[in-house]
Amino acid sequence: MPVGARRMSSWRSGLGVCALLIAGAIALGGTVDATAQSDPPATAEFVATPVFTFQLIGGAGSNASIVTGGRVTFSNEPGGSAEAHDVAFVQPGVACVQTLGGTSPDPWKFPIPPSQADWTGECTFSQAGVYPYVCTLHEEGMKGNITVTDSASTAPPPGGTTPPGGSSPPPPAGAPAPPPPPAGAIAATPLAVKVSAVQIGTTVRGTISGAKGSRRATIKVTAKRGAVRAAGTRTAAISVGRRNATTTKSGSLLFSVGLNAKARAAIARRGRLAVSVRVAVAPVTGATKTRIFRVDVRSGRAR
Ligand SMILES: [Cu+2]
Repeated sequence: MPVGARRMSSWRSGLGVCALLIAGAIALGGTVDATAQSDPPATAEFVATPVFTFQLIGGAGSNASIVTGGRVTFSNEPGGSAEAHDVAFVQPGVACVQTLGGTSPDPWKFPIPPSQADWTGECTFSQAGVYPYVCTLHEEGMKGNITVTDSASTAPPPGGTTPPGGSSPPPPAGAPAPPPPPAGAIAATPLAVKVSAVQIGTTVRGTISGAKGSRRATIKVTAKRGAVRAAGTRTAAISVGRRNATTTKSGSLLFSVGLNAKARAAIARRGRLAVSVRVAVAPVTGATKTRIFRVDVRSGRAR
């Protein structure tokens, strides 16, 4: 490699690292000053799930903390849901705009009426406080709190109106427990397969743990034919990725399945793709254990 090219390539990689650091700092608090107190993020995003919850993307559970003036996005299941859903806030101070699937006349509720179609809305919060939200049809499980906290780097908030700290409040009574982190408790009970419901990029990842002794695992990823524009097939679901792997002696496996070109194109086109992930683990003796997960694969574009 000529000297000039080498110099250019090292300069370029240095620039890339720098851009990454700045992007990370902006995502975390909107400041590159490492000594500043950390604020909650300016944005959060939720997606409705087939198990009647709202899932925080890139986090756990149905609660989020954001900085005052921040924005929270809510979306229905990509491709639509089996039952209709909506999002409604129960107190003032929220300004929501439905951005997909119609428009809502209310600044605190969308869509009207609740809908099974693809829908999205964005809500901004101009005052600190705790803002509960629900799906009006599934209040038992589809609910959470948005905790809005003034930025530490701006003027101190007026006394008494700011909730303590920047952490999420505990889920309301009766709310389902937040899903476990993707890579957690290894060697817990018999066989555990974990696949996050929302994943960013063009691969689907997950973990298998607790399967004593090395075992063969097969991971198959499928999508609805229409979602990936696959012509010439009569089956409703078509394969978009597949992997065979073997768990380690301790029984764990961190797997990653790259999606095929059709699936990647669909993600690039629509920003997301709903897939089904079937994980089969063949035991030493006895029947193969199979788990099926629905995953919303999203492009990293908006993040
Ligand atoms: Cu609902």
